[in-house]
Amino acid sequence: MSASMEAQVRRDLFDQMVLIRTYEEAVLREYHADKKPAFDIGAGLIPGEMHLSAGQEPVAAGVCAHLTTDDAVTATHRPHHFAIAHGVDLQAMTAEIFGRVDGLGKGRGGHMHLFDPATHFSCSGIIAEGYPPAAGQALAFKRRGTDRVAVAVTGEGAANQGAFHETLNLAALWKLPVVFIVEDNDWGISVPRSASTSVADNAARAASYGMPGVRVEDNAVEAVYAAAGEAVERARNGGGPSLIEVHTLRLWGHFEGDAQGYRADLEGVPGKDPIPTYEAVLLEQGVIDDAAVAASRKNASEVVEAAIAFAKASAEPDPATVLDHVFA
Ligand SMILES: Cc1ncc(C[n+]2csc(CCOP(=O)(O)OP(=O)(O)O)c2C)c(N)n1
Repeated sequence: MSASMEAQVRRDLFDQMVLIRTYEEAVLREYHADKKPAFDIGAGLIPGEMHLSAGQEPVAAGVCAHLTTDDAVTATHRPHHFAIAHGVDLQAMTAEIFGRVDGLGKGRGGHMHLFDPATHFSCSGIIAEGYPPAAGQALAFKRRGTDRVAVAVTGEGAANQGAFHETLNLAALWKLPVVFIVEDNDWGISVPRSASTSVADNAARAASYGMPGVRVEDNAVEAVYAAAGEAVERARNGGGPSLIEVHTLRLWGHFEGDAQGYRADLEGVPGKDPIPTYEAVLLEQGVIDDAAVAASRKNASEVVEAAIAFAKASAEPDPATVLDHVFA
C-alpha cells in the first residue's frame, strides 16, 4: 500500500467499499428474509436470482473514483458495486431491485437490469453484453469531440465470449476512449478459471489486440486506483483503450442460494476480505482512527436503510400495465 497516496483519496476508497458492503449485506438480509427455511427463489420481497458483489468492492471503488457521471459504465449481472460507486441513485436502484414502481426501470428490470440515464449506467444479465455498448458510447463520445470515457466491466468467465474479443479489436482499431475491466474472481458460476480460460492473464489478450493491459493482484484497491487513473487519463486524452484485469474475490455464492459445494478454496476466503484488510492498513498508518471507522459504518448504514425503506414503501406495478413500454 502506498503511504504517499493522498490520505483523503484513501479514506474515500475505504468509505466507498464500506458503503457497498453495507448495501450488499442489507440486500442479502432482505432477499433471504422470506425464503427460509426451505429456499424458494420465487418467494419473498425480492423474487428471482440475486448476484451480490461482496469481496469485489476494490474494483468498483478504485475504478469509479476517476469517473464523473458524464462517463458511462456498462456493468454485469453482478452490478451493485459499480452502480453504487458510479453514483446511481440508491433509492431508485433499490426500488428496482424490489420490483417497485419507483425503480429505475419502474420495477420491470430487477437487479440485473439497472438502467440510469442520469449517470450513464447500465448492466445486463447477458454476460459480456456490456462490452459492445461501451464501445458504441465511446465512439459517440469521440465523434462529438468530448473527453468522456466509457468503462466496460466483465467477469473472467465472460471474457471468453465473442463479444469481448470483437469489442477489443474495434476499440483498438478506432482508438476509442474505453477502459475495459475484467473482474477475475476465479469462478464462472462453478467453473474455475483454469477450466475456462486458455491464457493465464487477460492483459496478454489486450496486448494481442494492440492496447495496454495490466493485471492487478491481491484485490488491492490502491493498485486498482492507480491502474485505473492511468487508463482513464489515456482514454480522456485521446490515447485509446486499455484493459485492467483485477484478481478479486467472490466472497459469497455465485447467486444467493448457491451452496458452493464445488468450492474447495472457501476456507481461506473470509480472511482475504478486502475491507478489514484495508481498514487495518489505514488504522496502522494513522490515515483513519476508530472514530472514523465507526462514522463510516454509521453513515453507510443510514443511507442504505433509507434506500431499503424507500423501496419497501414504493408500490408494486399495476398488473394492468404489464404491456406498457413493450414493443408490440
Ligand atoms: C450469454 C450468456 N451465457 C450464459 C449465461 C449464464 N451465466 C450467468 S453468469 C455466468 C458466469 C459468469 O462468470 P464470470 O463472467 O466469471 O462472472 P462472475 O459471475 O464470476 O461475476 C453464466 C455462464 C448468461 N447469463 N449469458
